[in-house]
Amino acid sequence: LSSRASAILSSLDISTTEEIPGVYDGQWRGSGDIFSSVCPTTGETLAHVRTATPQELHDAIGRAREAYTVFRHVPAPRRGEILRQIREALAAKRDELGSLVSLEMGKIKTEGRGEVQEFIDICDYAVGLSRMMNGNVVASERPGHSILEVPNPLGVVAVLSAFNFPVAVYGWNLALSLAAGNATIWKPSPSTPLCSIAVARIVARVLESNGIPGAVAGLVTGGKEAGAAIAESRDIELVSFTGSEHVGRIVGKNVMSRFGKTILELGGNNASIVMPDADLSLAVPAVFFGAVGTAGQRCTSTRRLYLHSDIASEFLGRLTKLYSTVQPADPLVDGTLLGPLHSSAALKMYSNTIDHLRSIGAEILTGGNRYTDAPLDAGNFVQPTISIPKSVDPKAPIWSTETFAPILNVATFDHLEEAIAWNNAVPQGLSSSLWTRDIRNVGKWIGPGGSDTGIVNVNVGTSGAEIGAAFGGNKSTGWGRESGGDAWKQYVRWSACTINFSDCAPLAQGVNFTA
Ligand code: UN1
Repeated sequence: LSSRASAILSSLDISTTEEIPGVYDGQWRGSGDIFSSVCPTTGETLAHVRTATPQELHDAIGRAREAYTVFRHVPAPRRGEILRQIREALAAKRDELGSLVSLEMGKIKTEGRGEVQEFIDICDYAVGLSRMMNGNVVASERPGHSILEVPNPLGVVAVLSAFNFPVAVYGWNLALSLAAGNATIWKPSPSTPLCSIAVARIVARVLESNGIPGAVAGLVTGGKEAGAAIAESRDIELVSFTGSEHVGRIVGKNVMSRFGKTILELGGNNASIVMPDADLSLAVPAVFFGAVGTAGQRCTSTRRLYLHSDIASEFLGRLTKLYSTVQPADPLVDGTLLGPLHSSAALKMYSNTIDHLRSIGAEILTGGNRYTDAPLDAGNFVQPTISIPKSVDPKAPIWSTETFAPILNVATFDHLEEAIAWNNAVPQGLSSSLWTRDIRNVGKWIGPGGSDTGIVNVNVGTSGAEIGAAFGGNKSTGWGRESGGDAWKQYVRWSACTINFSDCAPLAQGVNFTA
């Protein structure tokens, strides 16, 4: 094992020689299949994890239910205090965890650390929330009656998370779920088990030291079958799933068929639109970050670029110049902007899309190949690509499907309305961004006839949302909302309580039913 890898793993007490138990439900266990964690930069195997057997998964869900019956009685501000301690424990390991994200997922160090910061931020948010998850008092039409809307803890929340944000997306869910008084069970991506084990250990220590059952924040590593079993389990009230539209459709149907609740965060196919009056010195670097950052592997990555014809050639000149400065390298080395794709499956998707672009006669302005020279050939490194497809038909597969890689497709337009129509014509609806200094364009963009995505930015790129607003997308992105805003309201069960304080028992709507 490389010294860079062993230093990071040992800083988080992750054994490189023994199989690591990948299940936590108050105790660490795991006697199922062995998964290996592979470094996307070097191809080296980092560690082996013992995943959950079906029985262990079943037991872990049972322990989560038991934990919920205890935890729901802990007052919300006290739950907030536990979150505050989790926040402190994460902050103490911010660099180590950030580096582990970088090592195991492949994103650059500043982004790995940023992900841990995002978890810390949402903990802060949830600490506040723990004193503000207020219900309502509703005016009753009947004399001497009051109606209360009471948020009660929901039950067991399962989080099925993706490889691209192996820490932050769990954080969004755990923080709200814990504040709301639920037990949470986490099934992370099979290819980032070490990030999840490191995080779960930190959280577990805080719970245990507060005398809270560890199964309040359980962990179950495993593959597809574990995910399917969770979707089908009637002991899980809410399944929060992040991943592809394809898998999301299956999870959504399965959870719905037992009338469970879901939060789905699926594909993004995000566009940036640049108007002629935009400040290009801001827009060009923002599109560069949106399309190349995280090697194009954020749900919010910029995949489509619509340029007004007045500035198209200048914009592309400046953008390709920035692309030409990109040096792929080890994401753990300071200053690297481009790390590898996460997996060999991602490599394949990248090259399939490039082949398709070539077959439809798209112009490849830059990129289009894998890096095959040593040492990059050991990892999944690809060239960030800008292409100009011949067709601007938004229904064509190149425009309407998400490729989880740094490929940016460009088209030019003459009227904002046309660009908004293209923005909205795809199945997905996660994020979008307009670059303009004209307030009238802003009004069109954020209003009823504007962008139909969940995240609608102005002079800000498509990716890199803060935790304060609800995060999520519309249409085939799944309509889910996580993190800030009103997202917490999904993690509780609402009780509408009509209370009669009077000596009469009148019926609503003036209905008369006297015998
Ligand atoms: C994701 O890609 O699944 O807005 C989440 C962003 C990040 C989260 C992305 N804060 O890009």
